[in-house]
Amino acid sequence: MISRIDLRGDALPEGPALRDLLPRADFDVQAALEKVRPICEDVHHRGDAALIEFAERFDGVRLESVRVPARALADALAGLDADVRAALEESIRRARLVHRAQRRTTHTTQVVPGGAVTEKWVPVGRVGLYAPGGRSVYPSSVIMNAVPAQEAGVESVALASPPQAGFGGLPHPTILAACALLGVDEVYAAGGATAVAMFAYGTESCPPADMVTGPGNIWVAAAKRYFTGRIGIDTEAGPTEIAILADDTADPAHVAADLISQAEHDPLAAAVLVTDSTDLADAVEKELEPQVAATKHIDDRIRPALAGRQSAIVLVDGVEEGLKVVDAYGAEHLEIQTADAAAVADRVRNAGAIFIGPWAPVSLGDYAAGSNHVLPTGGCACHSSGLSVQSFLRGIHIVDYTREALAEVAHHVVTLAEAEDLPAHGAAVKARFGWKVPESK
Ligand code: HSO
Ligand code: ZN
Repeated sequence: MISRIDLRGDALPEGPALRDLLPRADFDVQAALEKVRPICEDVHHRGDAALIEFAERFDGVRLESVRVPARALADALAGLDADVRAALEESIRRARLVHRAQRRTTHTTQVVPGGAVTEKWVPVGRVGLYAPGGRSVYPSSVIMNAVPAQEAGVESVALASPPQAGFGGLPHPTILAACALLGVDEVYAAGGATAVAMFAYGTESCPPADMVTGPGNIWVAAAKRYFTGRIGIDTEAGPTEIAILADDTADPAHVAADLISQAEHDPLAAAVLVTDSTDLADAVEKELEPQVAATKHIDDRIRPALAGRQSAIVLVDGVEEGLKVVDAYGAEHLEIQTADAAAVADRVRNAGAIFIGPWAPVSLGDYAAGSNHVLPTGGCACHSSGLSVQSFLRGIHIVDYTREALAEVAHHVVTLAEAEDLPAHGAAVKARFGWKVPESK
């Protein structure tokens, strides 16, 4: 059900050469870009009318309005199962704890007497969150997007999710209920690229947003790429990935369960086990069969995900080599199930989130650890972080210098301006001192 890649024996190659040996799905956002362009431009030119037409074409619903009425949010919350409500509330509470601690404070550096630079953190003004509604209806992702935006102090938080034919053309009721619990009351029935375009350009019913975040399929990723530069985006979330670095101390039943847990998301989801123990590899493989057979989304998602070229058991000579492999891979989620797991985890450089030891499965992080589950995929963990309060803040430098402090450094500014053949830059300083460079002290 899952292939093996044997990297034992020879020394491991470095950098990209090692990454090329590791499994990964094809997720060609660039190819999808051409297809979403006309859709986005149609929303640009025809606004709500285009959104209504696309909802009919893609979602099979005739919308009366794109904006979801407040009543629908209240009804969804009233109809929410009590246990689901309690779980969502606990998830929100924990996420708020963690994200509140990420708030930044304004900091002033006194560079010289009379010369100070302050870094002020200002939230983005308006954010559009996207919650998918097809194969994946994840109220947990509404939490993971809304909480950091709210804790960052974003004043205007709106959400879009595809209209559902089965629910009278409204987004899925658990999505609406999650919005109500979070206090997000501006919600739109719009899906995929059309939702991203609605936020990027604005329409009659939806004011434009400065930033769009949230998971989605390849069309959402392509639309985010289309608007990069015009609006802020989080990351282009690709299919979910789990990598597990494990040795013979790991419990094969847990390892198999965790691999399956993320394979459950998507036929393109990646499940990668990196181990130095052939006994563990054999035992995990043995565990996979009955565990897969006993679960739900077997043939449409889990089997193709585990059998796909993006998943594998990678055999290495030791935990040391395993660390090199997981760093080269840069997983969205990385579990460390080895002896001394915390010490091993401490040495990992590239991962979206790390889960230490036997009691921290990825599903805990998906729902209720307090950590964020919107994380970089496709190796982007090598340069990007998951969603956080920081994602919704801008650090603005405020420069405050006195005459004396400027005079003290003026000659350096003029020298560098001349070195860069930009004499007008130097002149802007000289003009303040009777067109002369002040004497340096
Ligand atoms: N594992 C997914 C998030 C998720 N899991 C939502 C369950 N619901 C990507 O981090
Ligand atoms: Zn998940």
